[in-house]
Amino acid sequence: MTEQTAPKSPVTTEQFIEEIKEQLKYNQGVTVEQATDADIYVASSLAVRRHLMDSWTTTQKDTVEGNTKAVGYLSAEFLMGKQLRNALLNLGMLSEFDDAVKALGHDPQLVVDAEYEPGLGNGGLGRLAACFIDSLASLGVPAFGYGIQYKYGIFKQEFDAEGKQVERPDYWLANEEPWGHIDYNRSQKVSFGGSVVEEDGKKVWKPAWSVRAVPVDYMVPGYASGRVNTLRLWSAKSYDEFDLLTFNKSEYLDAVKPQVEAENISKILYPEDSTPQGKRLRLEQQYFFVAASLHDAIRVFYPGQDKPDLTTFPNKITFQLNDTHPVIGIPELMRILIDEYGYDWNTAWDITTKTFNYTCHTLLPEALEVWPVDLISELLPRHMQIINEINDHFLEELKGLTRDKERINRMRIVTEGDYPQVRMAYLATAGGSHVNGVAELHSQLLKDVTLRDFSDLFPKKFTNVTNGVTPRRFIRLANPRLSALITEGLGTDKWLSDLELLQGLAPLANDDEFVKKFAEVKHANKVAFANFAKDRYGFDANPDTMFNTMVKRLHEYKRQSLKILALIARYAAIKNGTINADDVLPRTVFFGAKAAPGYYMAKLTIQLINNVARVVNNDPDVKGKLAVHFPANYNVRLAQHLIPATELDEQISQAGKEASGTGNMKFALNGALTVGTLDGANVEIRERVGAENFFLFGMTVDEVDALYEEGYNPAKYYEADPRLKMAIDMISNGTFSDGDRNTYAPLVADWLTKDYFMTLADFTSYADIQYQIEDLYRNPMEWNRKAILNVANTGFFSSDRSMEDYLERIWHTGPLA
Ligand code: 26M
Repeated sequence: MTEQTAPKSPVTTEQFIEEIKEQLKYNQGVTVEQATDADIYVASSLAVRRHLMDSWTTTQKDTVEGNTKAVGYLSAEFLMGKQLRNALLNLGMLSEFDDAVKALGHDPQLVVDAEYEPGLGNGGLGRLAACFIDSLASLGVPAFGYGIQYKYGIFKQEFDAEGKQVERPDYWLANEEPWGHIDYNRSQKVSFGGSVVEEDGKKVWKPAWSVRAVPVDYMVPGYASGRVNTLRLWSAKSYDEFDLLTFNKSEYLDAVKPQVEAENISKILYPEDSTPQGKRLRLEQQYFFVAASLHDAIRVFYPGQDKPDLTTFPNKITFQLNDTHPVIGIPELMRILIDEYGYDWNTAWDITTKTFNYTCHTLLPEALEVWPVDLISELLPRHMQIINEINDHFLEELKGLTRDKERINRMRIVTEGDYPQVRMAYLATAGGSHVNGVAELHSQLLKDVTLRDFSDLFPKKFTNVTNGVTPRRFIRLANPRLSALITEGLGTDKWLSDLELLQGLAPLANDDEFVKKFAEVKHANKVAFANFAKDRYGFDANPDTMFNTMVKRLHEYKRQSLKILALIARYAAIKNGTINADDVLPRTVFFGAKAAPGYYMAKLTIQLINNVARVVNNDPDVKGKLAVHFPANYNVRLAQHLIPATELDEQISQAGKEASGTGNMKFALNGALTVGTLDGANVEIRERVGAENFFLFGMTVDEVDALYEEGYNPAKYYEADPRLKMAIDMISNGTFSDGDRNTYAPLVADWLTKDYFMTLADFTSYADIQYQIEDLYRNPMEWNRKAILNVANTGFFSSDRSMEDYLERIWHTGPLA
């Protein structure tokens, strides 16, 4: 990326005040005196939007008229976070906003807080999509994000009196939402069901019902690029209300039913982030947004053309499939080309395979989507025919590549047997040009294990693009103090658009003055977080203790249980006097995690963490030494507050299970040290920051495999380490359940007999490395030197770099001229 300095505001503070007043008057219809924080939020957002409008229009025009291929990022999730400050940053208006809002008698922080965070994603995959479209706009690459405008985002998490997770609906559109622009005139019709008939030797799909996909457009402003791309989220509306008027009263309710059901399609985000359930509505959602997006792209790039030359389609746009969720787009593009535009199979297949690429985000076999043939046949009968035909052609192709029948059989896109299924990852691999994993280790394991047969026969298809995060949101907006110090240290703010410049900080790790300033920034962030936590969650966190954080979805493979077991062991040791009270390094541990509503073990783990927190925080024996906090409803906003205040980050998944992780990058870039396993992008982070600046523990992928082979017996580890035995016994004997021995019995039984992710096997090395961590923390200058080296050496993990890798290795396109 070409480095940019911060953009200059298009307005003075005085002008911006006037613009806000105008919006208050003509949009909200309130006076300045009547205006609430929420009014000021809406008015200033609308005013800011106007400043983006010209760039948005020109970017759209250039995208269509220029001869640079665009990127279509197809994703069922975009976890955007709040919009206002991001737009202000990218326009160079942050200080004008603060001053204008103060002049109008409001607190800028409260105005920004009035924005309700759109939670249109579950976790890493959705947030990655948001970082990627931010980076594409900042690089000036013409791009569309395509997804779904769910009415209800990821559930709001609460905890009940027993510490159990309770899910509440997230109706984020309850108030005026100034960022989404509904464009009824660019709607698309999406059809479902029915049957396929033969007419004049051609297959004709006669669908049973249709919905209207209405685009809601969000501007995606680039940082200092002058470009504003589009995030187009589809909302389902009943298609033809007017037809209802033809029904008489008795038929009325039945007639409305399909219309009401049509709107269900975009009603709710599925809160699972693995183990897909094969639910009909989920497939409807996937087809809904993908079909609308493909037709939209044809409309955009061939305006007003009845018979466009779609052989040029792959030169106009390249579609990235964010996991398998949009893979139904492959048979849909085939159907469009063959049935709607009359291309022959081979031409259609050539266009299709050139158009799509697929990113895989997992290694867990149970997370790979498969759809029953019966379900696809019922919902999308023509697509099922096409998928079968793709399967047949593919098997033919394979016969030309290998004589290994077993292998060919393993690679079937459509499985055989009584309950045949479509394997979406295989369809994506066969139907696109490239397949990528999201970190070096993950891409290697994809080739060696998950998609081994495919990579053996199509080695050139496979590549890696290591994930990244946007420095605009996760450094500049989240951590203004560190940002100012970085700019001071480097003597420029160009690092925000060229994050490798952070390397210039490395020599400053030896400059005691700089190290002290860095330590002051971290401490100020801790104080700020403590105030925020007191205010929003009501707990006291002592900024003079180590801030140690584990935030991510709750999953067995991520091993929150390892953290909680070590924490209980530490609690017991302080309480029993096994450790001398004076030798205890005071720590405050923060958890943030949502569990899928149907994931029993994950929910029980949440309950355990809450109850450990309750017991520990109320025990005078450990007061000032150990505290545990679990603020509910971890989301992008909480991330932006907590990450800059964290000193030690936990990335402790079982080796070979976390595809990449992106929290790990955000923490390192904000000057936290990582305690972690050799998993996902941890491997690359450690390589870059240096082994001496990373707390590595636990088994490697090979060691994990070997232990499975040899027969894993978790009870052995329970017997072998008295700290572990003590921790598990305390959970069993009711210490964290008011004496009830049954509450956590399922967790304990699982650990002692199955422990699929080998938490117990890694316990000892995890508990032991805590001594190293604490020794280092006792030497603040040394700790902070290492923290600075983490910041200096992780510029690689900018999503700008990820985008450049995709552009070069997969998309073969670049910025607009
Ligand atoms: C699928 C079907 C039905 C309902 C939900 C899903 C589903 C939704 C999200 C499945 C998986 C989903 O996300 C998986 C995910 O977030 N993976 C993470 O992706 C990150 C970005 O690449 C990686 O950093 C993480 O390691 C990986 O776990």
